[in-house]
Amino acid sequence: MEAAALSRIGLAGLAVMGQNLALNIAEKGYPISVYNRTTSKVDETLDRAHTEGQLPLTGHYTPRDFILSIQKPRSVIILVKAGAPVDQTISALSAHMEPGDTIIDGGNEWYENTERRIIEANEKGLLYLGMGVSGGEEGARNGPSLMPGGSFEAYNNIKDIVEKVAAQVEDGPCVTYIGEGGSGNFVKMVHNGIEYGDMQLISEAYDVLKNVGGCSNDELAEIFDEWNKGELESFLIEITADIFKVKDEHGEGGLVDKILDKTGMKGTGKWTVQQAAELSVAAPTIAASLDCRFLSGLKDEREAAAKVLEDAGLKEDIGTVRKGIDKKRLIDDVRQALYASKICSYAQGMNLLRAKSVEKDWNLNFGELARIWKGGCIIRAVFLDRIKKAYQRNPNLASLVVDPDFAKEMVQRQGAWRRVVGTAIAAGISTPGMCASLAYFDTYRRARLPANLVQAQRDLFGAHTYERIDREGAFHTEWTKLARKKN
Ligand code: 2AM
Repeated sequence: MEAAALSRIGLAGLAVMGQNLALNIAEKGYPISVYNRTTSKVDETLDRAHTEGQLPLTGHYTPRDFILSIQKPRSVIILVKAGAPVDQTISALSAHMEPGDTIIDGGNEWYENTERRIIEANEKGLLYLGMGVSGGEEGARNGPSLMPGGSFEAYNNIKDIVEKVAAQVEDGPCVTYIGEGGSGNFVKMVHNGIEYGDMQLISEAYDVLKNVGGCSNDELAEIFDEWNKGELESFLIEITADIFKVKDEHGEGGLVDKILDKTGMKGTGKWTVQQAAELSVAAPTIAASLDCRFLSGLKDEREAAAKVLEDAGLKEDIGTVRKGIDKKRLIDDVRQALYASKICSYAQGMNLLRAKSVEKDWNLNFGELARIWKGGCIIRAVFLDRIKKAYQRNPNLASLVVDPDFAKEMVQRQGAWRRVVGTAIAAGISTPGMCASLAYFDTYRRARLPANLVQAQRDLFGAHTYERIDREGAFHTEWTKLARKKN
């Protein structure tokens, strides 16, 4: 019997993401071998490959058969749970791999784990990539945004495949070589942090429109559909419009109103905020979105607090604010507030990436990052093209806030932005993301801050010294003695 033709690439870990990515690769014409620890998933994938178009996919039931079915130098994508399962899978597969072969981890892995595995793989002569994959199950099947970092040689081995498999936008496939080490995972992590910020800002827009503007779900669907035709056009705005259209099949009204207000999370948003703190980069909008997820989790406490504060005499001001509201104007203001807030949130994410790039010498290309997020991923948006252009105009841009085009847009929108935040505060509707973005803007744009007073306090109680605006050097003053000196 003739030996079966070897596959171009392999994929191990056949949960839905893995299955979908494997089917996507096969559909683009690259014969692929698949493997999963629990073999029933191999059969499931084979069935799907058959029914979804006789795709060139072969199933394997042991690590050895799987690896030997792939042409050399072998490239193997693994899509298993981040952490120990990745190490276990690498150890099972690498036993059969040879120097020059490549392992590509497509999970949401902590970047330092990838950096450790790069070293371990190198010791065996293996190449390694940590590849962020965004777009969820749908993206994996039809075109994700891919963020591969690690060995450049390994990237070149699979470049033709990932360029075909990734989402396609007018300026190319949504994939690029990110940089060395764990940069691919890090960029994916920050992408997720930005995604947290976007979702938070959208939920605040919803809260204000619903509770101050009195908008119904039907109206909200219409508003978001309308917004999706303009500067806010994006996947998240589009799906939000859809959400408002779905009725509850178990009762009256929209399904969205029946959903428990507790947000889940898997950790990449928290990592983003931890890294921002680690690198001394302000990321208040992303941090606010994380804090809101924490607070949302305290459902019982919030219900109890609502009762205690109501008993203490707290009255909702929504009614009084709503009476005087110009709904049409509010809707337009919220759109502008959302857009301006988003610019500040992306500025934070990009500046976190820059700080890490400098620390690790990754040489990240921010314009390229914005470009590969234009399609396939959850934050895909028309707006990213503007970010791409801002960094193309000036690769050393200090912040998106000072890009001339974005600066103009924020100045044009600041009236609306302040009105929305002010109205929300008056009504007792918290908008921590929008407030954080506005405060970020107002802090960053001011040449002089009250930090002089903080420096004086630090010098007073800790002799930490201060600098002066009018002469060089470090100064210390006996503040208390001077202040209390009897004349
Ligand atoms: P399983 O089907 O055998 O459980 C998502 O959970 C994917 O990660 C599944 O394909 C799962 O395989 C795989 N996975 C989780 N832990 C694993 C481990 N320790 N070794 C190998 N695969 C693992």
